[in-house]
Amino acid sequence: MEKTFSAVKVEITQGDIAAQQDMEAVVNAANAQLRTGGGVAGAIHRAAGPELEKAGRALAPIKPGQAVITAGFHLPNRWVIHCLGPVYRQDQPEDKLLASCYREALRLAEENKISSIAFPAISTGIFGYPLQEAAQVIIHTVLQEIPSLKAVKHIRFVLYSERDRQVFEEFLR
Ligand code: AR6
Repeated sequence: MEKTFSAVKVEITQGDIAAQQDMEAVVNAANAQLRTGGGVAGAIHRAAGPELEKAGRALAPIKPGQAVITAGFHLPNRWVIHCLGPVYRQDQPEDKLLASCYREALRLAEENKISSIAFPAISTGIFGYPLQEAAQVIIHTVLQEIPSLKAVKHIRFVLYSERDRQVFEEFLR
């Protein structure tokens, strides 16, 4: 599914965040230490190679809601923006912290003149944020930011399952 708001294309797809060949930046659902992990972080670090952890070392630790940027190394993407999402029912206020991840990632994209960026559903895996609740916060936040974007022209949400993709599509609709 694809929609355009203020000349920014917003796309919802199903797939692997580490296989987004045509995007300038991908977002990592990181841990505070910017090390490899399971889920998104595992896929991104495997594809980027060990240089990514090395680059992260200088920037870690990060706090929930914060984002930092590194090169993409062996990924097909020039940049990786690493966001630490909130752990559901632990890092409070979780909705504000989740929104902050997406806002901060877009801010870094703008600063670096990035025109296309792909996001996973941060916090909805190991960190336990229910997908429906997260989708509402994420779509709302990104649509709110769109009018102030200058560099970013294409935002893609990459969901891992068919069901998750449908939930995101319902909210975007
Ligand atoms: N591509 C796209 N989405 C994926 C992929 C993939 N390759 N793999 C999983 N997902 P998670 P979190 C979905 O756990 O909840 C890490 O190990 C998954 O189904 O990756 O923010 C870090 O080291 C879920 O919907 O991130 C942290 O310690 C969503 O991506 C911690 O886990 C996010 O799942 C971060 O947990």
